[in-house]
Amino acid sequence: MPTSHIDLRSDTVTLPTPTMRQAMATAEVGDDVYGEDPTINALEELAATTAGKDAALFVPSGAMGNTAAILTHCRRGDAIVVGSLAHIYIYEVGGAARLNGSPYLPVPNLPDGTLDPAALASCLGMGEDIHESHVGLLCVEDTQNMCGGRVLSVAQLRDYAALAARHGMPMHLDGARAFNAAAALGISLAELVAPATSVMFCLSKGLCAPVGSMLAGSQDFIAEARRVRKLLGGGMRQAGILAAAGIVALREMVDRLPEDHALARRLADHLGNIPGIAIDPTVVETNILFFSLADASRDVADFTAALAREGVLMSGFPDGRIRAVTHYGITADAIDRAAAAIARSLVA
Ligand code: TLP
Repeated sequence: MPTSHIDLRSDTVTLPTPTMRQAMATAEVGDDVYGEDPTINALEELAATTAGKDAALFVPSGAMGNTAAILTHCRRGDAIVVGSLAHIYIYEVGGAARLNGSPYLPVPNLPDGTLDPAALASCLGMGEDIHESHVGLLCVEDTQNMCGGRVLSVAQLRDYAALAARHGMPMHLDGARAFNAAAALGISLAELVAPATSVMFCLSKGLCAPVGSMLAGSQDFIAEARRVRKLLGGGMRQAGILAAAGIVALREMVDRLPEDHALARRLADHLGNIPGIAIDPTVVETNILFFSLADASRDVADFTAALAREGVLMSGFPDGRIRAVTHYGITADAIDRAAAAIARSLVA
């Protein structure tokens, strides 16, 4: 994509910062499969401390982190309980089913990102009857991407973890954007993820690292997840070059996330004033916003193509919604120009 575009398709499009490039160029490295990459070891220690867990594992992607968690927590064939709009359920190529024979028990996500309580109770209670799979894991997502970056509170996560524990299972948190949730709540990552047995969080989204996510949990859990990462082809060698950027991400890029949230609200406020756009600006809590076209007969792909011709990139979804994600490198001026381009694209 030309760099002149205002790219709001995702916060995954962020580029490594100059400090990251510098850290990558000078990183001390070794063979991580032997446990001998000092920079990866340092990142894993920093990530464990940041998340308030005993240990952490560097993985190439969020999807691999979630999949490794599922394969580590569950026996083969155990079902997993997951939100109907969860990334694990919709966007991870059916990894739990394909790689672990795990059926999904989807629980409807409510508009605020939480899980329908009655359906959740019923799914967690399955597994007694011989017709049913054992249920091995509850997966929750915070922020909830497809609900619009909605934030689940610590109290909510604590309730889910307690419910899962009552049914004898752990809770995994897909915290791809957990730092955004923590920032919105004004708390630390460790406070947010304390209720989760394991958590995956990404370095490669709003935090700008080119590659990588962290999986964190107990020592035993991470030791086994390390074996599963090898199984999945994620045993990397001198990947300290990548971990160096991850260390910068954790040290320097977390505190600025509220800037992204303010820009998403700015865009939402603009869109609220554009006739022809359907949006509830009050539900924008972090760096993700969704809107739709009041004219439901207008093809979304046609609209996003018109918008791209105006120099603004956003993601259209089959349900008619359009997603914009703010991130490092996007300015208030770019948001104002994006809003003006949206108004023009409505009539293009
Ligand atoms: N999300 C990407 C796309 O895959 C949709 C995006 O642009 O939002 N959990 C959540 C909640 C995510 O949003 C994502 C990525 C992942 C996991 C997977 O991370 P990666 O892309 O590193 O495998």
